[in-house]
Amino acid sequence: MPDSTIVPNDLSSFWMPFTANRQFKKNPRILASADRMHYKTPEGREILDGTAGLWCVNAGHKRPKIVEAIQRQAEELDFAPTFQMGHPKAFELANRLNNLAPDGLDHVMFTNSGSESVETALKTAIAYHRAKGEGQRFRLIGRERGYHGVNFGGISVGGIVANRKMFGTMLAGVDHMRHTHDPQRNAFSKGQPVHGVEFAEDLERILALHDPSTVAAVIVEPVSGSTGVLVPPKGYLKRLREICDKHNILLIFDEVITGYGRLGAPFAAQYFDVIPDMIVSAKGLTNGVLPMGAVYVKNHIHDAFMHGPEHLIEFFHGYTYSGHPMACAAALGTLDTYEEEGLLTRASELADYWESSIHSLKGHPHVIDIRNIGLVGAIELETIPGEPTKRAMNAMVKAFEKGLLIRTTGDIIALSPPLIIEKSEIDQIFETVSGVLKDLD
Ligand code: PXG
Repeated sequence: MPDSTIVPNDLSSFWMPFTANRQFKKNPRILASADRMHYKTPEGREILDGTAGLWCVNAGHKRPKIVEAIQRQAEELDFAPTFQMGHPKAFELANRLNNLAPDGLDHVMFTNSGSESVETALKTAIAYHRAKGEGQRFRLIGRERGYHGVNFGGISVGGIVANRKMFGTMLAGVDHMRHTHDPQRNAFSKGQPVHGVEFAEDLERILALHDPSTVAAVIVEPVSGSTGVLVPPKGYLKRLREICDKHNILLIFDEVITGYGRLGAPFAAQYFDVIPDMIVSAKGLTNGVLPMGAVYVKNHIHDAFMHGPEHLIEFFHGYTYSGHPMACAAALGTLDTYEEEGLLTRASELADYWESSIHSLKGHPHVIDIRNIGLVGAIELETIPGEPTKRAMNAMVKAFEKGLLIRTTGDIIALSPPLIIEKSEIDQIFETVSGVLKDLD
């Protein structure tokens, strides 16, 4: 057995993703093992997981049902193609997921990540209109500050400048609505901000510019995650749905973060009672244990492809590992765990406690906004003049030293713990963050 307490002595080969590589490699933070709410460093120091890994370990770490499912699957069937072949677990999983998703989104395509799920949904939207004889609908509308993964379609509809600016022209035919962040009116909102339903009208402005008949789909995160937890103003998502309906445009929810219980319902679509035409998901689908994504599709979209001679492939899209048996087993073990422990609604039980705990940090040094919904929260810090991101990065490093894992984006601290968290651990998160904030330059 490899000894997980040994720290590798050469860190240079791995060009790490979304990481300040040179800084990290001078002072690495290594996570060697994990159990339920905690990571352990190679020295055996416990780190409370305030971020569910990268927003994905919703049931906590090392859960027996998932571990057993993967072990069994490796013995039984390691790989089988899903192109012109099938294996039982992929169909079983699709049926189980169908019960979880809102009514009418009864078809699922499998991918291996959130980014692939996004590409799958965008391609499906454009192809759907073409299959219906409306090939002129090719435009895609995203939103400023949106995050939809890192592939070309995703960064094209995405609105995070740093993720876009190095990568040339990206997809043509894309436009962006304005974001919904309005700290002047909404700072320190608890849950959904009351101001800003009118930001949805920006979609009408863009549609008027391009003509609605050229637009295939609108994609948004119901709650923006990576950009720093932007909670939709009351009524905003409903209004987007109405505008899309009016113009026969598909609405895609990117629920890579909000899916699988983060807000207190299986999906944000149910939480907000706004049902999109497609739901993009990944992360919590397998509890982060193996890479997998799923795209839920409304029946009329699926059915639009089911024409022509039956021996012909209906949709020329898919990945070698779509519905990989190991990932399916992990997802089934994950769903069992979620169901047995009521985790997909547990965030709603903890949401009030979470909200009052995070807002108790109002008035702490540097704090200019606090936002929350379900079991997600963000604390926005004032930027050090001329040194964006530095203050939050320092907070992350200090929190890690004090035994807590947090995420930062820009100068925003984002928190999204596993849904098995106890109130005492919520207290520990905010006591630690409070100490960190008081200790920051
Ligand atoms: N859509 C959304 C809404 C996401 O949050 C993706 C797509 C892409 O998923 P993959 O599996 O391709 O990474 C994401 C991923 C962070 C952070 O700390 C967020 C993500 C990934 C890594 C870090 O904010 N979100």
